[in-house]
Amino acid sequence: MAEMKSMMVENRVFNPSPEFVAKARVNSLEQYKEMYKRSVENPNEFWAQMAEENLTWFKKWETVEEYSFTDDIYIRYFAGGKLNVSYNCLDRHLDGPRKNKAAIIWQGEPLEDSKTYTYQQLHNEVCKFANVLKSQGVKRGDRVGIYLPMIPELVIAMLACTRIGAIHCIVFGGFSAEAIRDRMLDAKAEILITNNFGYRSGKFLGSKDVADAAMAQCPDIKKCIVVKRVDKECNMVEGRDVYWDDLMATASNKCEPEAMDSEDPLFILYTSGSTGKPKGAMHTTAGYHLYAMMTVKYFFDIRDEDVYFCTADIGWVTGHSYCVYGPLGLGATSLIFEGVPNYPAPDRFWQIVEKYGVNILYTAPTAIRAMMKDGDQWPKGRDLSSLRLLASVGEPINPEAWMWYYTVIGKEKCPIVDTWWQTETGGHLIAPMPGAHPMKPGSAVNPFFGVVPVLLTAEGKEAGVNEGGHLCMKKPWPGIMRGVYGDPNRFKETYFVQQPGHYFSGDGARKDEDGYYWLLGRVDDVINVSGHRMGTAEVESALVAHATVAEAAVVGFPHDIKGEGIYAYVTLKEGVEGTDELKKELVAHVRKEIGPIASPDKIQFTPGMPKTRSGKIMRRILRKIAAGAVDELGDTSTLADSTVVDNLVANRQ
Ligand code: 6R9
Repeated sequence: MAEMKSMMVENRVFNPSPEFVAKARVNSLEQYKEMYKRSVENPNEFWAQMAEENLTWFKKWETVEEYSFTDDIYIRYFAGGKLNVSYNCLDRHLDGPRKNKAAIIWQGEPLEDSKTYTYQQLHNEVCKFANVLKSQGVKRGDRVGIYLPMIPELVIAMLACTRIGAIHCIVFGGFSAEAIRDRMLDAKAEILITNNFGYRSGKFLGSKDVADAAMAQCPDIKKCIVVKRVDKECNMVEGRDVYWDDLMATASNKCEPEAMDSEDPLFILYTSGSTGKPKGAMHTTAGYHLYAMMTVKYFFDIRDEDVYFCTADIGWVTGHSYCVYGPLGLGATSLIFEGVPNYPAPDRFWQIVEKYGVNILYTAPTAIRAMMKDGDQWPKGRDLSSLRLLASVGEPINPEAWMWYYTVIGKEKCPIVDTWWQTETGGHLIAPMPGAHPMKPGSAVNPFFGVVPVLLTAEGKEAGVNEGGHLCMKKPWPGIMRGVYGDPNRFKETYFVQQPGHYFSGDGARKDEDGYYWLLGRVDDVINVSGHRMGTAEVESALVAHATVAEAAVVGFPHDIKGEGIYAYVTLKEGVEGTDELKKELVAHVRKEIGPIASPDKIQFTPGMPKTRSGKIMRRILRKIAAGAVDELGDTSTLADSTVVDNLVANRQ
């Protein structure tokens, strides 16, 4: 388990500021506790009330919560109900004052590129693109691949899918052709939406070339719709590729929303696990949408007049739930940003906050640490007085970064909402209720309504105070994934077997004497690089796919900015020389196989791996060496060949 030592001694407590509490929806611990109690003692009544108040239904549900976490795993919310997510995100806001309100404010990477879509305008575009999808043969239940950067067309495409009941399957814009291919094949997609070129950190990206390389190996993809992000021609394949604008030019803006069942799939999003192949987390309609909305409403305490800025890329789950479905369901204004925090200068986020008067900012510890390193002069040079609430996601936020966020950005008046959750969970599970909970830097605090966490030891016993254990959930919540796409057994095996009868998150945590949760990192072979999950097995299989590599073992190591970096131990095939050139080649190879986020930070060539007599690589030892803790290697007597360790220590990178 990755230990966050500094957190173990953190005991500062900060109360939410009186000006925040004065306006908060939930403004006392008593109120939080009362609502929480009601939500877990009577979930059917609680979620029925939430569903009634927050969603618009074409047909009311018959049952509220039904599940089994043992034997045949199933989870159902609001069965029998009918609704449409795009209707809930758009149509129902058009009747009143929200009609002309900004739904999406888009800020491109180039400073001068920005655009606002009111709810009415977004509705128009979504209906048009829904008709485009139909004209291209897309039907209810079909999977639609999307490989786009952070541009408004991405949101339009997602909502258009939901309008006609198609299942979107978004691949993060930084992924490689191979990664797109694997996901499209697994999802059995027949259409891909992409763009011609893109921008990143001032550089030009050839997105279509990457998509072309992927599609060359996806015989089922018959159609490709290409957004012209940049006014420049790209390769277009006759009969397959067609420009977005050409199709939209003649599309009607009238499109009736499809009445979907509560449990119809909404989207598939691939995520890394401890085994090689990423799994397609499948989310369904009513429960997911309600849960994303409720967590924005309560954990971010969002207001109609707010400008809300989630900096995540929509290619990750945070962007799905917290750039799109949560805020738009509530009729809020969601600001989406194409660029990066440090281009053209390290104050890019603060420039955006100043320009649009952002009230709620949701970002990741890795970005906070990087900006912290660039110096306080950058945020200090901008007017940040509009900020009311700050939030964090992706990895544990270390107390130093928390304090910087709280003091330098929030001027000690904004609560810091550290949200713990996963692709699988659909929305936040543990975070402070901002107007109610005193905050402790580095703690994700308490569960959301209806969420029942428990910390279990490896033997399945409940862990004691501060003891630490596997973070599990005793029962479902509406946003939990419903299955691994195309592989029902994998759902059960991954999440419900290790701690029988429970959903096991794969994270370790401890609970302190006040009942506050402190996340301790993954307990499986998943590392967290800049808040993104990477299975060590994925990187290993990319490495061994290279002609020179005999064996590879990948571990995480502490990294100042990224949280964890990737350290690869590589044994080369007989006769191959381990040169610096080869290291570069291996890094390039991994980038090509998976994408830049999987690039090893360090590669160490080693003639052998530390193995047990049964042939298992002892990762514990590799992790310690990578972290530089060479005097903490512990018992190495079970190794088949203990001289391997001396060699590894001597050649540490
Ligand atoms: C939303 C998202 C999930 C994994 C999760 C955990 C880590 C996310 C965290 C956090 C501590 C937080 N994680 N948020 N750890 N504190 N506030 O990031 O989803 O990409 O699926 O990653 O990220 O290890 O298990 P995903």
